[in-house]
Amino acid sequence: MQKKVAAVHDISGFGRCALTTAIPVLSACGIQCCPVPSAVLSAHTAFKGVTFRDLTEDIDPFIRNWASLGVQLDGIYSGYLGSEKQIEQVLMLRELCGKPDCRMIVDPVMGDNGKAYSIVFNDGFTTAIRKLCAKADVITPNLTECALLLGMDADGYTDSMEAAEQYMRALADRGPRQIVVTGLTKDGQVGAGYYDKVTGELGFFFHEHIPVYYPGTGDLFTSVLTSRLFADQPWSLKAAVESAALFVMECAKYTSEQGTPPIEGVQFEKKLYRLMGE
Ligand code: PXL
Repeated sequence: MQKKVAAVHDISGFGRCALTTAIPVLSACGIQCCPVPSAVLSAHTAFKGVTFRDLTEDIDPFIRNWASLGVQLDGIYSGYLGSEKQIEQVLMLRELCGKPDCRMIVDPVMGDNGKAYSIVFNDGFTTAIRKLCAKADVITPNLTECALLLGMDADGYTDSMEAAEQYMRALADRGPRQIVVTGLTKDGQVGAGYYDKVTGELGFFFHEHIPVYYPGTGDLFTSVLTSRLFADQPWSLKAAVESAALFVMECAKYTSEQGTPPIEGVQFEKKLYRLMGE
């Protein structure tokens, strides 16, 4: 049976991220992506003067409708969430529409490069996202998000394999089975660490660094990872992480060769075929 995964993210009309990344990637990988839009923006927030319409009030009836239609989800993949209430709604979605073995992948979008996004300064947001992570099966924080989840300052992390191992073990102690930490660097390369607390598997994958900052690559990474973990023949955590990291790198390399403005994100569209049929 084809898998159904709900993707709870915003939709930003311009600049590739969130749903405009999750829908094509999951679809290319053969998964039925069922979007739950958390907000509508004209463009992602690195652009100036963007419009923002929060959809929190629509989400409860949206989920109740799915429940009455008998929607049964194999997975829930959440990303950028705008409020504590939306975090509760992700849990409600699992409660009302998740199959008994529904798995939840949470990308705790809270900050990057040592800086917290402004949402994190709202009362209760950090507590709520920690609770969501505790109930998740897989979480994919970057180093800044590891620091915030573990109660450190946003720039209080150490970028090393030893520190990443400690963060992954500490985060797994709080609930999720699998942790993937992104944004690590080593000897001029970039990469990710992964840990499965049930099997004890721990590893790192480093690859060539493309020296351009493209917004939305975290969403691209987690969308590929999610697709691999929900494939009809599910990939191992190691293989899923490597596939996601290499796909993001390939898209970043191609985009830097094309020379399009970095703020518009990576050109993944012409590379989607590379995800198919695997
Ligand atoms: O890529 C995460 C993300 C998602 N959604 C919106 C964003 C960002 C990052 O900046 O602005 C609206």
